[in-house]
Amino acid sequence: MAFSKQILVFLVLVGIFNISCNAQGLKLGFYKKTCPSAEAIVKKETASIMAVAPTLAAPILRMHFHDCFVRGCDASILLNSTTNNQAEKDSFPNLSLRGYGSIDRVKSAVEKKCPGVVSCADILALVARDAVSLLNGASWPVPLGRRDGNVSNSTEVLFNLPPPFFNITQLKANFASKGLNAKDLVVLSGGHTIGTSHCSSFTNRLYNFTGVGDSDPSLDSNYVARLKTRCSATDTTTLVEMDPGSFKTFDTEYYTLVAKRRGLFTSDAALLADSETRAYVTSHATPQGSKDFLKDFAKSMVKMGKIGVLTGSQGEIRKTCGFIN
Ligand code: HEM
Ligand SMILES: *[C@@H]1O[C@H](CO)[C@@H](O)[C@H](O)[C@H]1NC(C)=O
Ligand SMILES: *[C@@H]1O[C@H](CO)[C@@H](O)[C@H](O)[C@H]1NC(C)=O
Ligand SMILES: *[C@@H]1O[C@H](CO)[C@@H](O)[C@H](O)[C@H]1NC(C)=O
Ligand SMILES: *[C@@H]1O[C@H](CO)[C@@H](O)[C@H](O)[C@H]1NC(C)=O
Ligand SMILES: *[C@@H]1O[C@H](CO)[C@@H](O)[C@H](O)[C@H]1NC(C)=O
Ligand SMILES: CC(=O)N[C@H]1CO[C@H](CO)[C@@H](O)[C@@H]1O
Repeated sequence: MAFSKQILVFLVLVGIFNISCNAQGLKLGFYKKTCPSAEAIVKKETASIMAVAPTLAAPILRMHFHDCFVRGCDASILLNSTTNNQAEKDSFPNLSLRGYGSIDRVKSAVEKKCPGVVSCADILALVARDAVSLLNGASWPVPLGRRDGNVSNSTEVLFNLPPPFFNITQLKANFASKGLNAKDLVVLSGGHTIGTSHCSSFTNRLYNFTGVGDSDPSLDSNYVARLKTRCSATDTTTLVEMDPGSFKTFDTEYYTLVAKRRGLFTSDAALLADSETRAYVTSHATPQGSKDFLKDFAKSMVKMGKIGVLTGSQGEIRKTCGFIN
């Protein structure tokens, strides 16, 4: 028993060492010599996309999260399925991911200037940052040098992405397996301050929660009534604002809602079930907490952006984000 525990500790340390080792391969200004205008091109293209479609910021931020949690931030989420491979894109939790065309558009603008130099994984990380910052949200430096993976497996999504019905124990374990702690969990969940959700991601909380026609007691009952007017029990298409009235602004309204037991998912409500995450929610549930939250969000995004990256001669620089070379 003691022996296998030691092995476990050893393996965990090796894992952490590997993550930090790889991440050291990323650096600010990675393309300074090889494609000096890369970041400016991404910013300009993102701005023109956001000017006509500001709601794309949310799905693109979510896309970066989904990329990083499955096989690391290696643009595996962008690969298309082939005749003998079902890609991550085509797994169930991808439901509602959109914005692939925008990433392709930015990539081709960069390719035009510097062919074969800038990875799709870096482009996704940069577009996510620029899109969020254009909402007057957080901004953060993006260390670069990620390489693109050539494997995308839809089954792996289910084992790596946390579903909306996870409780706090499961969420913490999932984040820990990616090198992220409880603070990162509560801070990054703040990403739910923008965007929309399909009814089907939370109707289990409204109808028949425990099989007796009940709703989730951890969800404010007035809010349950309101959500029921939007979502029937079988609705799979209607979109609901996750942070109603403020779903296009990157602010601390999310924490205000969660504190009022109006977080949309079980995973949002779960943040009240742990002393550390609850303390963060309650202390940031005001507009005054915003500056602090944006700083924390920036820090956790940099951390998330380093998960399992390929660097150096690993992987490749894809020519087109949907396909391996
Ligand atoms: C903590 C675990 C998380 C869970 C269980 C979770 C779950 C979900 C679910 C179920 C949706 C709605 C999908 C739909 O039905 O359309 C969603 C949307 C979203 N999530 Fe998360 N999420 C988590 C963490 C994150 C993180 C870390 C980020 C980014 C930092 C993020 C950003 C978003 C955004 C921006 C949307 C809105 C997307 C849109 O408008 O299309 N989420 N999330
Ligand atoms: C690749 O996948 C995207 C998104 O699923 C789709 O819009 C696009 O048409 C696909 N491209 C090809 C060439 O199949
Ligand atoms: C995809 O991942 C699953 C789960 O890890 C694994 O069982 C399966 O063999 C993988 N498929 C391919 C084609 O590699
Ligand atoms: C979370 O869910 C797991 C798996 O269903 C369960 O074993 C655990 O007791 C739950 N933890 C909490 C705090 O509800
Ligand atoms: C609620 O769940 C129970 C147990 O799964 C099931 O027997 C019942 O038919 C469900 N009721 C409705 C209205 O779906
Ligand atoms: C994927 O990339 C690895 C390492 O870069 C390479 O050895 C392997 O042959 C590639 N596989 C495919 C299917 O291209
Ligand atoms: C946008 C996208 O690729 N959606 C796919 C998500 O996965 C389902 C299968 O579960 C596909 O039908 C969608 O096309």
